[in-house]
Amino acid sequence: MAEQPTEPSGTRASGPRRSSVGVHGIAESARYSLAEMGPRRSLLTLLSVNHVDGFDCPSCAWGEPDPEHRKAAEFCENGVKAIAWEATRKRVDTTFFAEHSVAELRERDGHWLESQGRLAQPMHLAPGAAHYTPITWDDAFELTAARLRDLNDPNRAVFYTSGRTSNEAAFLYQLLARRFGTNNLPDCSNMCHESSGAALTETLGAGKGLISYDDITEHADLIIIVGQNPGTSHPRMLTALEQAKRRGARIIAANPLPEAGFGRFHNPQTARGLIGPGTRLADRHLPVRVNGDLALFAGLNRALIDREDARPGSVLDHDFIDRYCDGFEAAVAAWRALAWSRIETLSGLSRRRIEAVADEVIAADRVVVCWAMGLTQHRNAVATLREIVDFLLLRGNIGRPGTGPAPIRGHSNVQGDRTMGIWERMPDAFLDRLRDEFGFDPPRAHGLDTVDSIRAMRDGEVDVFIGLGGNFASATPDTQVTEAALANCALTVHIATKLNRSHLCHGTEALLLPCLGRTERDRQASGEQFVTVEDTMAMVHASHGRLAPGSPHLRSEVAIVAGLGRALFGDDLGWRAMRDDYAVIRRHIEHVVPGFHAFEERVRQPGGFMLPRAPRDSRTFPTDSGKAHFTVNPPTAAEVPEGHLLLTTVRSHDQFNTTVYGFDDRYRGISGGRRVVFLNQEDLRELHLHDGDLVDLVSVNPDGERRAPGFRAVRYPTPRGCAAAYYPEANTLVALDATAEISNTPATKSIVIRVEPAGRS
Ligand SMILES: Nc1nc2c(c(=O)[nH]1)N[C@H]1C(S)=C(S)[C@@H](COP(=O)(O)OP(=O)(O)OC[C@H]3O[C@@H](n4cnc5c(=O)[nH]c(N)nc54)[C@H](O)[C@@H]3O)O[C@H]1N2
Ligand SMILES: Nc1nc2c(c(=O)[nH]1)N[C@H]1C(S)=C(S)[C@@H](COP(=O)(O)OP(=O)(O)OC[C@H]3O[C@@H](n4cnc5c(=O)[nH]c(N)nc54)[C@H](O)[C@@H]3O)O[C@H]1N2
Ligand SMILES: [Mo]
Repeated sequence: MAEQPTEPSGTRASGPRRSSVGVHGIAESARYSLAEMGPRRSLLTLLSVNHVDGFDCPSCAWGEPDPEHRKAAEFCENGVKAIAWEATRKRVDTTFFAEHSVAELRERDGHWLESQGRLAQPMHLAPGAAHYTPITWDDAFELTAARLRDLNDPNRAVFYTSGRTSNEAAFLYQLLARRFGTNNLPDCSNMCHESSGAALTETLGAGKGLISYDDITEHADLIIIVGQNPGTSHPRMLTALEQAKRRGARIIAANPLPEAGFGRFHNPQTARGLIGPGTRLADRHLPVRVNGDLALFAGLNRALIDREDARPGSVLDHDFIDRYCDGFEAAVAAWRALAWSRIETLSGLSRRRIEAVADEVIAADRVVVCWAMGLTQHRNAVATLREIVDFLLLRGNIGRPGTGPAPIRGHSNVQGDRTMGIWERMPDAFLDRLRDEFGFDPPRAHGLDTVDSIRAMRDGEVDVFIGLGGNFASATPDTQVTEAALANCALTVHIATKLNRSHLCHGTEALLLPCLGRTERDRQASGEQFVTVEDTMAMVHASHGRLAPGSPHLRSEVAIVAGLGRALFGDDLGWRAMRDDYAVIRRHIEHVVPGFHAFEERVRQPGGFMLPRAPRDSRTFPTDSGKAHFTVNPPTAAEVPEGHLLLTTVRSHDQFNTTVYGFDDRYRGISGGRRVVFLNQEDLRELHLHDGDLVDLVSVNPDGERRAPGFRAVRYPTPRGCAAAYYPEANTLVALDATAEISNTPATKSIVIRVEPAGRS
């Protein structure tokens, strides 16, 4: 059932770039936009991205400057790709499905599938049928409701969410699942910033990042960026970093790869950026080993303590520690006992180098630490993030302007979806308010997260899988196991904009329900609607679609979820009123979700409003003791046996998660293919391999080996013993049981592999 590998034979590699964006970025944006949307549609669409009366860019979750400081073009190359991909003029209609059987489509790669255009009509795959065929919306709702009603236990259904879903649709969806009687609400966040949420909630009492836009642009003296590739993943962040640099802030990047986004930035919004030498963003690059970050931060903390011991009172913020924190003594004792040799081995960085960073930290009054997937997708991810909290607490770098932990979120509304209750373990206080608002008793037992959902489907414990967006089959680990798990369901239902692999790894019966995207107008009985989203800085704002819907059959996500609700329960909770007027949903949100008072009024203000975050706003820490906790996190790293390498997985510049726009990764010098593995020159030599050789990757797991065949070896400046390949191609190597402690996030960035010449097995 495995997806056909793309041939790596035409792939070329020319080494990492040292600068980003500039005219090249503009040319790329224009090329995508014109190819998918044509000139008129391009102009109309792009001028309304991220404007107060336009739509929120459906790409990443980076925030916007305040309304007065927005430019005419408030988007980036990758935002343009995401928008053009959604606003394409191509359609996947009933003729398409009549021409292509599911079996035939399963042989195609993910890029081809999404390239066919927007899903245009609800489709049904009957048991045993070879083709999807059209179905009416009412029949689709009835069919789903009938299958759900047939279940003898509501926990035999799973409701997955991807992070593009609006607040309104997310709120309605969790209401649907809980009204049905289950907390089985896995989401992409389980694979994304779950580790961040777990570490921040435990230590600070609030699971979100604590910075705002101007903490970066106006206040921070030092910005440390760890395990994040802003040049590709959050390109608009480069503009904010450039502003920080121009007022004298310093930037340190810790990353096994020398990413181009840390080099010279040619801001496409300014003439200076386009024709001048650009701004060098990172002052220092630390080529940390894959999974060496816990050791790195333990080393930094150790160095801070050493310097404090040498000159008491010169380094630590004792007032802050005494007043707001507990656990300090135990943490200090653990750091004093740490051996530098261990820190150096695990991090791959010398003591001298780590101490030099500690000196920069001491010289900076205000420090922000930004991170993303490079830290969250490891076995010890939560410990690493707790250690970063320690690092910030030591110098009082929390709850002051220009300071704080900054997990940079991925999907444009992944943070909002969590706020709305998309979580398999929402606290009782939330469930109580939901009960009081709607008059039913939501289930209290925790539900299944993503990995546990796969296990349950595999083991025959789940019959119905519903996906609100996303690409469950390709985004998750252990591809073969996951695909078989989906196929084990009686019914799979996908609410989606574009065809993807998950739609072809169907249950006995399947439904494809096509929805409106962010860019499109959403008209309901009460008139034109807008939706709301929350960015990574906890700003909630409105998003208004501008384009005509891609097909007259499309429905909004809200209308689809409300339709399912009505088919299941009649109009008990007012599903119809919520569908007809999203302000009704917002009124419910106001009553159920903290921080949303006067929601409707405040979200109509230009730029929206910021949600409260107690540690940031008032140095209040809603933990069990009411204090911020120092924690002891003994440095560890993935164990790599002799002759093996540690593989991390990364995104190329030409993809958004499992959506592959094309086969180039400009900043890393790759063109024409994605089945590549980046290897250190010395490792290549030791393996008797050469740049350009065809190899197989074999992961080594307690439950057996997994093989991903046919990758082109690319010589690259990775640290010794560390390799990188693209996600999702490498997901087949990740064992389902390889997850982070506490957060259960797949450890997709610490895969122990062997590299073999291709075709040996
Ligand atoms: N264009 C584009 N934008 C996106 C996305 C996309 O796919 N494409 N996806 C969105 C989503 S959902 C998310 S979550 C974010 C993801 O944003 P990122 O986390 O920036 O994305 P990744 O490519 O996973 O990159 C991880 C970075 O961490 C580094 N890294 C890998 N392993 C380690 C490690 O062990 N330690 C350290 N210190 N660094 C490591 C990699 O070299 C890479 O630079 O981006 C969002 N924005
Ligand atoms: N190895 C490895 N695996 C990873 C990661 C990694 O770094 N390495 N990253 C993980 C992370 S951070 C994440 S967030 C997950 C991503 O997991 P998902 O969120 O499940 O995957 P996406 O690829 O973002 O989903 C793409 C699909 O979403 C649908 N879609 C697009 N826009 C809309 C919309 O507006 N509405 C609806 N209903 N559907 C829409 C389209 O059909 C498209 O095919 O992957 C995870 N998997
Ligand atoms: Mo993500």
